[in-house]
Amino acid sequence: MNTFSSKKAPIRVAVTGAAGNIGYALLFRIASGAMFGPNQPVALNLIEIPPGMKALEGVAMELDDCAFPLVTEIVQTDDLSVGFKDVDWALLVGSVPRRQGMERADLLSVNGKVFVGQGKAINDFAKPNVRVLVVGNPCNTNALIAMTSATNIPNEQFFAMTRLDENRAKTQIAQKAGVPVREVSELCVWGNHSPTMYPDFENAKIGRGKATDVILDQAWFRDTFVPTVGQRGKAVIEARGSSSAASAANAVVDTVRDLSTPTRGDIHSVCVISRGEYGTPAGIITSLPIRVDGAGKWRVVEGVKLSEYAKQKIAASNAELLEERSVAFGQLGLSV
Ligand code: NAX
Repeated sequence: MNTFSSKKAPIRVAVTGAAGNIGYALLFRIASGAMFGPNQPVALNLIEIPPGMKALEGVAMELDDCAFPLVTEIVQTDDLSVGFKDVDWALLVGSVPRRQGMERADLLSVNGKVFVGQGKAINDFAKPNVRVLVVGNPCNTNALIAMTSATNIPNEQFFAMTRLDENRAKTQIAQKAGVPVREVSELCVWGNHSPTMYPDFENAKIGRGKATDVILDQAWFRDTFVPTVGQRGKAVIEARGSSSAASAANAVVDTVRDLSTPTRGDIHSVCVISRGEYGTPAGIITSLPIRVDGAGKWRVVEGVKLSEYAKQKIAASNAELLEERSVAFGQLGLSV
């Protein structure tokens, strides 16, 4: 355990699946200050399942060996009542991967049970203002299950991650236009974190203008860009031999940082509880464009103009989420 004397109370962050690939890329960024800033101490609650505890010990040893000045405490546990105790943020990264022969319904069921347990434990042990970001797939439905199981915690405190998809989409557009990626903004990914997601190129900007006024090849957007973003995770697996880890961890850092600070300028893609905005079905956790106000509250950005094409793509992705909810909630005996 490291000690750091500071007047600022540490932010306590739980990470499940802490010994996994994303965990390994994520913890060192949190510990270095990338998530909450260079003056904010952090306490890390690292959560694994029993078979992962030995590897977790090694990860914690490496964290110790970095002597990060911001880290006040490292907890290693497979007990959710310890892992979620008094946490400010719960980053739910660990989940059971789809194995050969497993149907999608099996995956929803196996993970559903895990997220019921985690939601209940967060409800019982975390701080009442805890914020929960689900990364483990299927992340939108897992987040919905955790939210439904954490009956005392406001729904607005649950999120799932589409920032990796947004970042991937921005880079595709920047490379096509031949501009630095920082020039691309206002690019919201809508819907489910799955190949059905819709990266809204029609409202994206390059500099101050519309991306579609810079990249005039309209067919490229629909026929190349949208499927490339949707299939990017698969392409990384094919090239690297394992799934996106550092880029996923980076997107976790981006998401938490941007949910923790008032938004200046750009919008962010985050899966949040829908209240029916833009015709999305109320009550699902779906990706929407959001901004955070000065009081730290997120709001869905109003007034985004969606074409018929965009509306159809978003509706198809949200239909998939309704289907996932129906299968998972049916199996788990949860009601909407
Ligand atoms: P790994 O298989 O490398 O690591 C997962 C870790 O979670 C393992 O150490 C395992 O022991 C642990 N674990 C499993 N069940 C657990 C439980 N109930 N409680 C605590 N720990 C548990 O996977 P990794 O590459 O780290 O990916 C983790 C998850 O992120 C996967 O579900 C993956 O599909 C998902 N992803 C989500 C992304 C997103 O944008 N939302 C992108 C990247 C990634 O595909």
